[in-house]
Amino acid sequence: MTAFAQIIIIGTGFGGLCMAHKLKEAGYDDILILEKAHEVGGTWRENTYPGAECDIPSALYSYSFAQNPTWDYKWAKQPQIFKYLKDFATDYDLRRHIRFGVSVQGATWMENISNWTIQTDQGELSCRFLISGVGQLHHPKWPNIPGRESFKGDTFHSAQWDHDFDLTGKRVGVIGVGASAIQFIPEIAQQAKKLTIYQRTPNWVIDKGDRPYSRIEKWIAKRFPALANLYRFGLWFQGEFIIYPIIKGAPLRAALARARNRSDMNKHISDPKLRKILTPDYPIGAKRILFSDKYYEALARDNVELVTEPIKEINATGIKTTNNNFAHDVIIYATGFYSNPFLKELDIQGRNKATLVDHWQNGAFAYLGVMTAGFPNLFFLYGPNTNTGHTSIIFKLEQEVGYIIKLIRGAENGTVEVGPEAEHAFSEEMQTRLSKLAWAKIDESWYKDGDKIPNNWPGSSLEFKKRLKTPIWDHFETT
Ligand code: N01
Repeated sequence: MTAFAQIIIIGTGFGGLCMAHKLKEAGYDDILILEKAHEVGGTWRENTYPGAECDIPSALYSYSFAQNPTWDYKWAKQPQIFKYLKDFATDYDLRRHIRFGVSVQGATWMENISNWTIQTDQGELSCRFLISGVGQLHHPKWPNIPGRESFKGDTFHSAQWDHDFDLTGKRVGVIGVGASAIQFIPEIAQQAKKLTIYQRTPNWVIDKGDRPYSRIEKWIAKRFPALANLYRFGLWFQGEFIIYPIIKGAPLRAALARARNRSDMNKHISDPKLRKILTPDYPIGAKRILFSDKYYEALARDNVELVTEPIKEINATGIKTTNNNFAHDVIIYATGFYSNPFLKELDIQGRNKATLVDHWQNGAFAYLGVMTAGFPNLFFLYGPNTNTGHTSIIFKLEQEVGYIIKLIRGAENGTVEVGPEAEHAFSEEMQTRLSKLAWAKIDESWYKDGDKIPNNWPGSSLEFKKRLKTPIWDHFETT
């Protein structure tokens, strides 16, 4: 017989763990969490590249109900965030709900019994409510560059770092200059004999102003939680009222941010040619604004070269650009993740065996990011149109978790499903609003799928919180 749990959650990242804890707090205990790996942590378990750290200030990058007063740095490093999640799973008694080493392959809605059957590499399971906590940035993206397989040296992706490969004294090529690359480039520049960075599009980079927290600051945060909360609120406020207006295209805010970028760049880079190729020609905020104190400094090193000529091919010895050949011992792909199609590795079949892949063939959408019509009792955490460029995703995950619990309660152990009209109206609203923001001003980014922007939320996080406070039951059907 298929093992049954009332609620199954896929993934143990920030979303899945928060969901499980809050469900337990709400009185649910028949919860199973499926995790393909052998430890919790999601993105913070997977991404271990040198220099991996958060680009949201630590004080904001934690659950509101489990703040950590002892972050070592203003911007927490990966090992400490990973530890935070491991400790959270233990301290909140979540581990007994987790089945490690179980990879979910698909799920099928069983109309006759109103349950989901989950297919995994370890056999079938079933549940009444299924919650995806797999996030948006899960599968490393390898670029389609001719000859990629012919390279004879070592090769790895930033999200699957080969820690056994010693970069000391090596000729290293890095493809990509996104959020991941700018964190590890300053670290490996100190080891490599020669570091060649292939930049297709420059990014807007602003100093982080990182520093360790002093013992007295940690003591204050621990002893006076109200002050820690106030500090957290200040960080949230900055994202909401300084960075979000840039994405909305507020001219003064955008001009100030560009001036800040120029001043930070000029501090580290004196070569006008290098400054020029590092300056984006697209609106600030159109791609994620990057924060680093060390990236520009690393680019100014004698052993580092920034190449902007397009890559033509990869061959046995290295990378060929339009006019040059570069020999490498190792090529590191910092080329991001497959963000679309959403949940592409999962074969999910809803009512009438309709697949999620077909349902989302023209770009993913979901009502408030959490439910899509035709797939009853299926919920998404960090789903379509919930990503943000200006604040902590954990803030939004908490709103989603609260909302999903209300929907599960509303279903009274039967079914809940969003109506197609409400979802359609919501999706139209999203794309109309998104088309006016900075994200729409460039042709490609991981936020986009063709002309649509299926990943991002167009509003403030305060608006998100308000809209997810109480379900509008007219938009749902419950049985
Ligand atoms: O990936 P990216 P990432 N030839 O997609 C280039 C989160 N994150 O892993 O811009 C040459 O941003 C591509 O070039 P272009 C965060 O949300 C969070 O760095 O497409 N280059 C780009 O430079 C972030 O936004 C943290 O022209 C190619 C790079 O590869 C998201 O993850 C830390 C290419 C990809 O950049 C993704 O960041 C790190 C090709 N064929 C990441 N294909 C935190 O701190 C791609 N590129 C929370």
